[in-house]
Amino acid sequence: MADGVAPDRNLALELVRVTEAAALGCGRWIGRGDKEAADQAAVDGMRAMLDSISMSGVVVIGEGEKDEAPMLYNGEEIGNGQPPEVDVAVDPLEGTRLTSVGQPNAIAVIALAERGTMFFPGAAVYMDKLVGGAEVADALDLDVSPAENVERAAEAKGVRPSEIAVVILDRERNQPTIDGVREAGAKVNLITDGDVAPAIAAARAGTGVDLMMGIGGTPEGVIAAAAVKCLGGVVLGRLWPRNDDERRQLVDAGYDPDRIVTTDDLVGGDNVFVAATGVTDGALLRGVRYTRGGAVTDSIVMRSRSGTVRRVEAQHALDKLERFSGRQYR
Ligand code: VTB
Repeated sequence: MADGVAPDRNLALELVRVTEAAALGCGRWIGRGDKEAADQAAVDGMRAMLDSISMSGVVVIGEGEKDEAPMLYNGEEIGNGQPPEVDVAVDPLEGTRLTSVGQPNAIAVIALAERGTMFFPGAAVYMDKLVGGAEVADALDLDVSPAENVERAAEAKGVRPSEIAVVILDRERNQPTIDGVREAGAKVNLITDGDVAPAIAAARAGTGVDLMMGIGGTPEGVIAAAAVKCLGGVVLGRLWPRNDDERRQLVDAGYDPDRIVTTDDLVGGDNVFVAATGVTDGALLRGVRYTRGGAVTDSIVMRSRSGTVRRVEAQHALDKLERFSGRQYR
């Protein structure tokens, strides 16, 4: 091969089993009004499959601090301890509430990058985010107004501002962004939760999502950045401390809350793997569907180095899985 690199293992193909297991775990909690149970089932499903992956992973983005999260906590070592050494970001169920009330866009997702290359969010709970695909990547800027970004995106895509669809988390703090986008004449799709799937959808052609904007979770921004590294596009962010205390904590820990962070700041590696499986239907993926004795999952699998993006539809024979794994899937 041109640069002498022989075809090697594509970890994303193994990781899809991990996100499928998470989605199948929480699938039976869709619409049942219990988000904790849904999350736990996703974590259990993911955890069971992770040990089968040949890697030496450290969780950089996980379920939280060790004391609150019994599994997949930040700093936890996962995988079977073999090379490669990687940073891992997991969200076994991104959209716990969405799942519990049967709303769209809940996904199970995992991302891997070379050790030491993922941004650790620390005390930065929130980040102001701007995400778009390859066509608009060079046109976007977090220092110009939301309306200006819509206009730039429209121009780069060769469409009218009214043809641009922007997904924004429906929060008080995002009202100025919502107003600005509407001012530019674009469509605002408000979501109640779960900005990872729409962020990935924004970077992917043909999803109906052009941009994702607004203040949401920082960990979710890192996961979106991993996917954008694979798909092309851009994630721009600025940490958004909620108060002076949080700002001070960030500054003391060496973060600069005023600086714009780019895709590469969020995920610096160039061999990034991402897998995501739909839990409920959304712009990016279809949710888990049940059939007689089984279930069908829809996943997306990607790798930054090669730029390969795969869509994986899997039929799971739940009756068989239950028999040999002893796990309950229905
Ligand atoms: C954000 C968003 C996530 O939760 O973190 C949100 O990025 C929490 O926002 O995708 P609030 O604290 O304002 O509720 C999600 O929507 C789901 O985890």
